[in-house]
Amino acid sequence: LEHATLIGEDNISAKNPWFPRHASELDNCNHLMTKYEPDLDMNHPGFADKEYRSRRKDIAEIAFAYKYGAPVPHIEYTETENKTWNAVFTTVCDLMPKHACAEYRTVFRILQEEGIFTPHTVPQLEDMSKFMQKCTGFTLRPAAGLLTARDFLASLAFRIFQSTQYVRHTKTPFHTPEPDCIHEILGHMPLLADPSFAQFSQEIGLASLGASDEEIEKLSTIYWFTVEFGLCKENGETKVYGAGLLSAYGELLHALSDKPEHRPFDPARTALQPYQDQEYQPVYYVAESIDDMKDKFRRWVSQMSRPFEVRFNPHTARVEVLDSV
Ligand code: NLE
Ligand code: FE2
Repeated sequence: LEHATLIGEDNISAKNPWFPRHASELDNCNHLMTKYEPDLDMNHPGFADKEYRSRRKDIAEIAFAYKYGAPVPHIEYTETENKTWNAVFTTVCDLMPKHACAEYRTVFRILQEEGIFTPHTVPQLEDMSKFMQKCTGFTLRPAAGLLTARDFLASLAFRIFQSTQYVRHTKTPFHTPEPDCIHEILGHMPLLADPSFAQFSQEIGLASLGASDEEIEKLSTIYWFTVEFGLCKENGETKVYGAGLLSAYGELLHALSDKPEHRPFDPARTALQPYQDQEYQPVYYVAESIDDMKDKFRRWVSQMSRPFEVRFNPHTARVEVLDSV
């Protein structure tokens, strides 16, 4: 790498897809997946609820209008939304001491002490963003819904997490297949404020820049079985660090029961594991620890085929591309 030269936009092979070079270019990375949505899916609890659908639309508009560098707009959450938050928050408070990994428990306590995590109101994304920035440099930008894996992963390279801002339907507080801000805030954000986990998240993001579709699929599968649904060992016990489990207590208990299969985390195998995102998972991957998972991931990802290297320059919020040949 010492003799590597910085290469410009034009010199990357046409085979490698475009990717953002500066955090401001994430304004172009908000392509949505149209999947499980209240407007489109009859099984969505919001399908027959006009009020919910119009609320979702209003909140989506904020994300579409958002530009890099602006604060995340404040949302006045309704009484119903705050009640949904309260129901989920209370169960997480009950289960977390016994089942969540140490890294999560530590940050959770700080968020409570700082008055950001309280039982009665949905925290504001802007407050979460400022908190995370202080801890690890991660910040938030609002997203209108589930993004394509390529766009979502690209933002992590810049230590930016694209977060939804709407609240799940009040009928389904304890499990929803689509992300909502309760999932992002309770599931993802505490760990994004942990230095080691933040580093891992950024490394997945950096690995995704300019990667082939096939590699993006592998990286997002690894993301799924670690960041979303990961388990890890801690003093001989199995704990949860996956955000999709920390924000959905039904699945958390399922994951730790003897119903699903537990397999040791091994990136080469995990990357090929098919998964679905509508029901509880039948298989979970257990890491020795978050640090061990990160080391294994690093070793695996270094074999990727990209003909260039990337590194993030935090002073300029720019990704530098280096010729590796
Ligand atoms: N099932 C999770 C929850 O209900 O909070 C959301 C998962 C998003 C991938
Ligand atoms: Fe998530």
